Amino acid sequence: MTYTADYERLAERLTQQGIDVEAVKAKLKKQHIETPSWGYGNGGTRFKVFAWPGAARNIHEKIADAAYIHQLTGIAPSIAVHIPWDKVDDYAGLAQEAKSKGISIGAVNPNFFQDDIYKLGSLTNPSSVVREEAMAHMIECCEIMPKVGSTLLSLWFADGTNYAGQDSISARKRLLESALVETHRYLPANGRMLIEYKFFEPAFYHTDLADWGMAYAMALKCGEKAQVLVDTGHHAQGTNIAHIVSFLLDEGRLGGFHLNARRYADDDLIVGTNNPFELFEIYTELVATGEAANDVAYMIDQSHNIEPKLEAMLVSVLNCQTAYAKALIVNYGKLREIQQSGDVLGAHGVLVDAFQTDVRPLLAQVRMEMGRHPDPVAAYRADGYVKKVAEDRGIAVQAGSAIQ
Ligand code: PSV
Ligand code: MN
Repeated sequence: MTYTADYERLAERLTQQGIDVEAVKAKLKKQHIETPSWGYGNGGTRFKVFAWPGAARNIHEKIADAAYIHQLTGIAPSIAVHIPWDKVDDYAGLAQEAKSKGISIGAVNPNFFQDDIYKLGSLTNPSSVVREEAMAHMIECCEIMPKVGSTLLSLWFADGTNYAGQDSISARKRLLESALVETHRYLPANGRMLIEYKFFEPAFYHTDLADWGMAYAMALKCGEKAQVLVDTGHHAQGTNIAHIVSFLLDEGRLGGFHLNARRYADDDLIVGTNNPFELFEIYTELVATGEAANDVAYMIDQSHNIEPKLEAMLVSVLNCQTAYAKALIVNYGKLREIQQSGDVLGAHGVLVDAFQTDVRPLLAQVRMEMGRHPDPVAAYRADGYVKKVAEDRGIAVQAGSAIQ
């Protein structure tokens, strides 16, 4: 590919459309996509976990893999951890280890869904003994945050019921509310808690935090450091996620994303694969509503079943980069004028034109300016990292959640 000539042609066209190409490149260079530690180990569906040769077996190997993805892309400089899957004795040492490899530790995710005691829930369990245990785990994670240098506590609860009448929905709501308000008090001074919602699974009658409105209501009750986390796979068919994003951003309560793609349920496929226009819509709201005013955390949350782990993660990061680039080349001033003139399809056409623009030369240019290979997938396929980890690590059978 003749990257430079193609880039120059594209830059000229964009400039004619009133786009500041240098400003777009500067934003792309600052993009930050966090990858999840659990995406580097063996994971899959509830039916089968296919072992992948070279899959990371522990947090140290997960950090090495995340650092490799960052080395290829230049825009994935942090890794989210899940406790206790990534539990270690020396958290400061872990942060140091990540730093020595060029990345940092991002969101700390407590795990309230794997222990036997959580069968009927964690913070909303009918038993006060279980609730106290869950709260102790929450506090443990708040204490881990400053040790690993993290400012984010990322919360998701599997809590809910399977049958009408199983438990009191309103009693559970009040339990959750008081536990989250208490959590807020344990956050480090610079910390934030991100409240994730999901309308089903593993609970199938009701889930205690089923949608963004419930998460938002909880965040308001907790205080300034509580925000909502939007997992793109956690909505009913047809939900307009871009609308939710725009609303939360405008309220200053959009804390972050768990990015993935879905077709049917919480499919946890590679973000931007079967839903590229939806991902673009989300990014246009972020850019238009002023993501700069909000400290939004962009995190991948996927479960790769048949795909090679590292290539899947790499493609995920690159798909976010592509969607962001397309959203950045929209002339929002011009769009606003067309919107106000009432030209429905003219306004829509502005977005479609950006979406249909081939931004690959722009991204190749940005990568070269960042000292990266212009085609990270080609670089990945050509180098020996995957072969080496397969030889060094072998095929590991690893415990961990099949459902993400
Ligand atoms: C739940 O489906 C979820 O999306 C939550 O974010 C968890 O922390 C993650 O998956 C991993 O199980
Ligand atoms: Mn998630």
